[in-house]
Amino acid sequence: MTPSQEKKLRVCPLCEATCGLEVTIAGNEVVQLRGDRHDVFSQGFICPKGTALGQLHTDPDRLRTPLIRRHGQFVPVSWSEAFAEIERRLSPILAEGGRDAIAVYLGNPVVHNLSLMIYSQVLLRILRTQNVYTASTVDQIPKQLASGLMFGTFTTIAVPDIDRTDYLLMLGANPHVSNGSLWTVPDFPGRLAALQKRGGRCVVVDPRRSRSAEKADRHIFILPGTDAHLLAGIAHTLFAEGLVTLGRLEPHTSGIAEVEAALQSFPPEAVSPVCGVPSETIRELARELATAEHAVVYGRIGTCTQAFGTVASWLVDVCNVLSGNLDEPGGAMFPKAAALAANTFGAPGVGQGVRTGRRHSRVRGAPEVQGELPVACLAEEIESAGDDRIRALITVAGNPALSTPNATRLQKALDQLEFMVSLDLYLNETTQHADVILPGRSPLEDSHFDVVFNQFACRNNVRFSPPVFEAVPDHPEEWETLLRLAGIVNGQGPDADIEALDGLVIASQVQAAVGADASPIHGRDAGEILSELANRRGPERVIDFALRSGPYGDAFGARPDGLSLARLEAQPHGIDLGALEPRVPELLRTPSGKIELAPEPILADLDRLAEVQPAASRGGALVLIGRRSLRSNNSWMHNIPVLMTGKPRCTMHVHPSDAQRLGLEAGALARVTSRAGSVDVPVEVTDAIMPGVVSIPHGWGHDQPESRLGVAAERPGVNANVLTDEFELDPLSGNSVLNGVPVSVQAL
Ligand SMILES: Nc1nc2c(c(=O)[nH]1)N[C@H]1C(S)=C(S)[C@@H](COP(=O)(O)OP(=O)(O)OC[C@H]3O[C@@H](n4cnc5c(=O)[nH]c(N)nc54)[C@H](O)[C@@H]3O)O[C@H]1N2
Ligand SMILES: Nc1nc2c(c(=O)[nH]1)N[C@H]1C(S)=C(S)[C@@H](COP(=O)(O)OP(=O)(O)OC[C@H]3O[C@@H](n4cnc5c(=O)[nH]c(N)nc54)[C@H](O)[C@@H]3O)O[C@H]1N2
Ligand code: SF4
Ligand SMILES: [Mo]
Repeated sequence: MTPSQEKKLRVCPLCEATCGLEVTIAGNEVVQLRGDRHDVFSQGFICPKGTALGQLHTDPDRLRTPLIRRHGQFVPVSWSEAFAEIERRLSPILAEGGRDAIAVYLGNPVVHNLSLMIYSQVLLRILRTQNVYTASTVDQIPKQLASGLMFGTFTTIAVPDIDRTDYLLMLGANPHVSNGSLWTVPDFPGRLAALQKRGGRCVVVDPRRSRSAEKADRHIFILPGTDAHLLAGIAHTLFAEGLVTLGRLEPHTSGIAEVEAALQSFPPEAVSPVCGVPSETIRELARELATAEHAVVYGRIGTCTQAFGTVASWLVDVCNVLSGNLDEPGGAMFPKAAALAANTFGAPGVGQGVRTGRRHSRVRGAPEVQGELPVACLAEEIESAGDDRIRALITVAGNPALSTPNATRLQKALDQLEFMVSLDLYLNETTQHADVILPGRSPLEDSHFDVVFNQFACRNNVRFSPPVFEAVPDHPEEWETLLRLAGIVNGQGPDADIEALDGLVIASQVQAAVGADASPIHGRDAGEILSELANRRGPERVIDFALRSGPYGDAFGARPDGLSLARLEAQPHGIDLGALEPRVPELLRTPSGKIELAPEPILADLDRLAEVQPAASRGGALVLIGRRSLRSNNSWMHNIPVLMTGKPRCTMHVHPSDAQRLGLEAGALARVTSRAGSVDVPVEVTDAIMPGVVSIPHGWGHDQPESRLGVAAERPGVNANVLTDEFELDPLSGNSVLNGVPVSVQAL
């Protein structure tokens, strides 16, 4: 380090692994970026994307000022001009069409960004539109629904206790590349290697021999979309062979007999022709699960983005419960986060549970889940005539034009909107349709705290990062931008007093806590608590309050050794809160106060599961799945030069036998056609994919005329979501089917 250099610490916001980074800076430049070896949780792990945060910071295409579309051209404007334009255009729509005329789409980075995470909810509370859409319905909502029905909140999700397990059965996940999801597990490769070194085993179930499958002790091919069948066969075997051991959970679990009865029609012999896994293999998996000292089943995106996403997600935990591995060390365990976890609020052990279908989408009648509607419905809600149609859209850190099904239809629909505002870092495939784009700041200019991912962490921990760089003067933080929008939709105009609005945000939280019986600050004086928080504003004040009134907090003096944001700031590498501990029954928030293992809506869906015909009966039709690459992040890190070197990655993987049958040649183009659309994509022949299945990664298609992504446009790739079908959903959760899409393929 030279004298002009400084070392800063920052938790990476790019993926769920939440690695601690050490950033060496000089002036406004990143000189070096590496893993923070002293980070209490990630201990120095880093991947190529983390290293690229410096190039994101300096990317000349990253927007620095708001843009307004004037006469078909985007022009840079001041922040006050941008907000005035939003007020001018949005207010009449609100006046004529009402709140539901304005839809909101929240993208994946919202949960990685402290400002967006907390204040997008404030905007939604003030706007009160029925038209809320998020990336959750192209991702994890089935797991949230299944977990919510069983355990009582949508965020009470069991994660593998990888550091103590002996057996990990993993379906539809590739953490060597994704670095984990609904499971915050920095350095998955190292943790898996340690598991194997201590004599444990990992089995991967995937239609592709993924990187994780290569590293596992066993890889089993499965036909896309049939994990629920396989898991039902495993659960059936546990019952049939007397392998069920509930152990400590016995008095806390209801519905075992109902589950056993409901799974009667899924013996291994019945499910094997559907999922393509031999029945003897299914029995072996059940026995291994039941006999390993500590075992765990984990399923991720492959098991969620399919027609039986909720049933499959439920069966993952049914297998964990039946084999005696839920809420046990080395099994599937529940983290206890330091701030804002729903399963730390309210009376321990009982609650209201979750409900769905409190309203339905206007055109298709799809039920609401977790307060939102399926994003697959968004296009039709814009297109269909009627006074209650969507007329305006606010997108927040989302790129639905690339990430949601039948993207062609959605892109056309976006052009029919009367007004669109996007909060984003780039002028890209989605924001090119906007009338006003409001840029966020570089992640290195914002402070960071993981509200969501500590709730899924493989070890309890808490970390806070202050900004690495000072922000450009006048560039608002995104929470301020969201409060400005809230002021506008609240009728207070573009110059609303956002400090006052923010005061209401914190005051309402403090009021709720002092009024709640189970809160550590129950009965305290709200004014006194607020005055203790007065030295902070915005999301940092919310986090300080959440930490202090949370399960490890100082309760504003009542527990003097407890946590506060100041205490955390004094520990820049974070605070380790220990290995995961059993939490049942304390964490349950179900009406019965038990694990409700047989939720009625899920059991009702088993009839549909039983109707699926063996793959052989579908003829030789091909199905499409996706895949991720280590140097991509969904649709949006493709403008970073260091991540774009090497071989083209947006190719179609096809098995040699299919390639030969169809006359496909490596490197040549193939035309892939589905009900929704068609793309021409280069062929890559590989026996890593099973016959009958082809794979194209999502997040590509950067060839849109108006977008401003100089680097990405050089290697645009094709948009896989031109092929996915907006009418194929998991009916319980509204999640899109993005894997197992029927396609035909032709050599060009
Ligand atoms: N076919 C297929 N489709 C898929 C998937 C699949 O496996 N297959 N996966 C799905 C999954 S899991 C997900 S999560 C979705 C993702 O879907 P989306 O969330 O809609 O898309 P992203 O590609 O994550 O785009 C994020 C956007 O946020 C912007 N952004 C990044 N950081 C910030 C920030 O700090 N502030 C602001 N304002 N903007 C920011 C980026 O520029 C980008 O435009 O895609 C889904 N789509
Ligand atoms: N490098 C990188 N990391 C990322 C992302 C990224 O884009 N790039 N995106 C982030 C996001 S938003 C998410 S949600 C996570 C996702 O994290 P993961 O769930 O680990 O996602 P993938 O790496 O796509 O792995 C999914 C696997 O499921 C397989 N699969 C497809 N269909 C089926 C099926 O029907 N059954 C089974 N059993 N398997 C199937 C695919 O072949 C693939 O190997 O990754 C996050 N991390
Ligand atoms: S694994 Fe995820 S959190 Fe860690 S450095 Fe890479 S992108 Fe960042
Ligand atoms: Mo995701």
